[in-house]
Amino acid sequence: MKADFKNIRKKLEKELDAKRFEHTLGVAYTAAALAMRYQGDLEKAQLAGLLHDCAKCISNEKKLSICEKHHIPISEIERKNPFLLHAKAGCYIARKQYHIQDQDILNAISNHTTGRPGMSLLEKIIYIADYIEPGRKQAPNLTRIRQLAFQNLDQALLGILRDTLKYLESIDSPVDVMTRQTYDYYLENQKKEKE
Ligand code: DGI
Ligand code: FE
Ligand code: FE
Repeated sequence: MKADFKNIRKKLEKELDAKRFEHTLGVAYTAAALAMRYQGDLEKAQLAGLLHDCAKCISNEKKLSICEKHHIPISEIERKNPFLLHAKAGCYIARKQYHIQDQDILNAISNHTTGRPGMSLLEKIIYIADYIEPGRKQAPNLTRIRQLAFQNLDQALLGILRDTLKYLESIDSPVDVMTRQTYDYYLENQKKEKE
């Protein structure tokens, strides 16, 4: 595989607004750095990072219609909060418009917002890179989580999930089953490791 990064970047720059495009580059570089640290595939990390938000600037109506048309299951919470669907719709667009066939990259795009129990190294890298890329400013504990990401991937993952759940609770936003299940799974994992 020799990805055509230049063309993908060019196309994404047209599809995304300026802020989202900057974020996208930040995630791609951060994912590559994490892949270096954890012996992941650099090319896949960059591809998944570049494409993870490729559906972010599509309207909610369009995201819903893409999912419905292509029989992508929509949870009750996704129907009420269609922004969540940019991950699943993005997976579809990455496959159809960016010709991505690698299942690990497609899963990393599809699961980057909620996570999922039993994520692959690449999925964890994208989930974490999305949260810690240099352009992110708002999340609490960012300094600590950025440091943790290069020390212990699963602890960083758990920290992000914990802070995300806290944040969602604070703004009274409904939690997707997958976000909750992912947190419970990695919390249980950590307990088992400590035993
Ligand atoms: O697309 P990005 O902004 O780069 O990042 P993202 O795809 O991780 O989306 C981040 C937002 O998603 C953040 O505000 C928290 C929110 N989120 C994550 N899990 C859930 C959720 N929102 C709701 N309502 N329910 C969830 O389970
Ligand atoms: Fe996203
Ligand atoms: Fe993102």
